[in-house]
Amino acid sequence: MKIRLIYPYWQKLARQTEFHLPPYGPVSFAATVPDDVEIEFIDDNLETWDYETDADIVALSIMLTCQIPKAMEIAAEYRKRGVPVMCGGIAAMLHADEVAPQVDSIFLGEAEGRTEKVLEDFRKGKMKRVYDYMGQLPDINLVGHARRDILNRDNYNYRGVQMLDLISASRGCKFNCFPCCTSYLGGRQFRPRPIDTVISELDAIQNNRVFMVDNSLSQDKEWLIDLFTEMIPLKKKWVSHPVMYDEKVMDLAAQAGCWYVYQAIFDTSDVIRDRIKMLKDHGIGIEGTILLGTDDHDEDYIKRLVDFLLEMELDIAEFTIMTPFPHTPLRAKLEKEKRILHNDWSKYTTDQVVYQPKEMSVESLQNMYDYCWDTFYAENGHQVHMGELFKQVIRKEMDDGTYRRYDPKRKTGFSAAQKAS
Ligand code: B12
Ligand code: SF4
Repeated sequence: MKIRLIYPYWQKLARQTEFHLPPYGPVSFAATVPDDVEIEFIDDNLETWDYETDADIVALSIMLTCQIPKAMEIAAEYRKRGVPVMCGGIAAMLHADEVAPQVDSIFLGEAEGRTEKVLEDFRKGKMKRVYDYMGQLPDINLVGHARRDILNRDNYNYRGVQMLDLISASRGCKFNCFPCCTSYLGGRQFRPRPIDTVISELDAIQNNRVFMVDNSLSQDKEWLIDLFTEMIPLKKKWVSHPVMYDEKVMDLAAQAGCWYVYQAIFDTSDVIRDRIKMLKDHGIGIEGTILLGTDDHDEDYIKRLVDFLLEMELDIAEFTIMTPFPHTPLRAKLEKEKRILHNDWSKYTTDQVVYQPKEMSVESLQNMYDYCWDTFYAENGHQVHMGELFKQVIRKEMDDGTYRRYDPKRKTGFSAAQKAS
């Protein structure tokens, strides 16, 4: 049996340098597929491909709302050709009602321990239209090593610099922030993976640089202390969402190779100032993620925020426009207030205004988005800032002897050479 697994195209932020990380949902799903099933993976963002296939079934892995239009286009084309289509992933769960009628089978929930049964049903010609496991989270011990071997490594480098490999040490998030759908997906349950499994998966990754895509590394202090302590000998360099603001945790994170974190910056308060300072004091870089258009934002507020970011000398800033994604507290609020302008998912890219802001017109918020990128990057462009961040990691790697130039012929990244030496 053969599956053609496709990760549909999504539009990148208009003002950001375009780079492509290897996708994580598809390789995690692939890890749940029995060994006797062949998987052919296509990243629609990077590959030229055609619809001809000898696969028995097409599987779509959809992460973002803005992938939905292309995913449904692909589904329609295959169904026209008589090839059955199944789909899963975060956006499939968030858009289940809309997606289900357009595919042969929709899978809702996490796939660990479940894929074998789905494929067995398919083999018997009895695949269900819906496999609904929402609210039934699988045992976290079932999460195995992601199947990164299905990726074409050549695709994931930027001007010869290999992109990070993705890994998650936990699932779920106990918080419920207003723009976020994670509580809908995971029921506000924090589910850490066993540390020895995470360490063995990290060790097996050839790349020395990884992105820990955990929703938040700020949920369980004892587990974080244990995790980071165990990570130190691996000498990996990693990027993540916020790390707990605790002196001991932060110190261990730095020792464990924390390179930079994504830090949401929503105001100019001392809390934010202190967080930035703490990260800098530990030699950890900061990519500020700045959501524009909350109800307390007007033009002056946003201008002050940008001045603050410049004053704080952030390494890099990613400005996005607040977007009411399905199954978020934000969407519920804006729907109630009748402020959502449309559901054209191709524009839910976080660089376009799709709702009525409170203190600004749609046009002025859109203009402020450009203002932020232009002003923050007036002196040095986004690529220069990215380059500086890469210099930071190279310095760290030179200090502990893990720096190796990426050799495209080996297709294996940095630490293959490191392990050989
Ligand atoms: C990693 C990540 C990214 C990476 C993606 C890297 C890449 N190459 O894919 C990066 C950093 C690029 C990214 C960017 C964005 N992201 Co993001 N991201 C995530 C994050 C943290 C993890 C996703 C993940 O890998 N999860 C783990 C995997 C294992 O889970 P999974 O995909 O669900 O897969 C499981 C099942 O679904 C199933 N499965 C998967 N595929 C299939 C297929 C089939 C056929 C079957 C049966 C099963 C199946 O099997 C897997 C194992 O159980 C999520 C948060 C989260 N909780 O997941 C947000 C999340 C997906 N991102 C989100 C957002 C909003 C964004 C941005 C749009 C905005 C922003 N600035 O953050 C940007 C994109 C901006 C742009 N247009 O350029 C939202 C999605 C909202 C939406 N409705 O679109 C999320 C949910 C976070 C949130 N705050 O709500 N993101
Ligand atoms: S924004 Fe981050 S911390 Fe807040 S609920 Fe979502 S995943 Fe958790």
